[in-house]
Amino acid sequence: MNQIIMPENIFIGKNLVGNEIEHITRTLGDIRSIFEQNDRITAQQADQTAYKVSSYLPEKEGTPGGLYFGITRLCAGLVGDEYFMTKGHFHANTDTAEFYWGIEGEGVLILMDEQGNIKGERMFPGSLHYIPGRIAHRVANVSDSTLSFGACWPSNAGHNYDIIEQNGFTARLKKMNGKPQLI
Ligand code: S6P
Ligand code: ZN
Repeated sequence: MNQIIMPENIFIGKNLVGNEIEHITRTLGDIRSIFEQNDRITAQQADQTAYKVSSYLPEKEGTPGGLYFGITRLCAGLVGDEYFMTKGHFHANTDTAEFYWGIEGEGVLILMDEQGNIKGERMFPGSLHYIPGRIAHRVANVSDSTLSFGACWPSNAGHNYDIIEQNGFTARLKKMNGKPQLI
């Protein structure tokens, strides 16, 4: 008999909920090394949440043709003059692309190619961002409240964090005279 069933996982409002949703939390201590003035992160602040990611990963990692879906909630704040931001990464399978879209709050998507050329795209509720392969991506929260954004990427993309951990991005998003600037 043909049945109509409820989906197991739901994207409701700003939250991704369901039995198959994976949740990770990154504290300021976890991502300390990405900030220029990381000596400003006190022992107490190190336990503070920087961002949380909820992901629906319905295929085995590495499956060609599959898709993953995630919601990132990035807290507001500064480390020195640098906005709270995600670690940032290239994809391990270098040619794979990704979509990001803004859900709440204001941010900047920082994109860097393999030659180190940088550009920033304003992120806001409804903004849509295509991230081609071979482009590193990181998001900074430039508002006073939580920035939420969605992501959809191939299940065979993988993540390469090493290049960014070793070399960083070639520019940092800093609050200068009250405004975000890539420096
Ligand atoms: C995965 C996608 C996002 C990020 C998340 C956290 O390809 O780009 O779900 O994982 O925004 O960023 P990061 O750089 O710490 O993975
Ligand atoms: Zn990605």
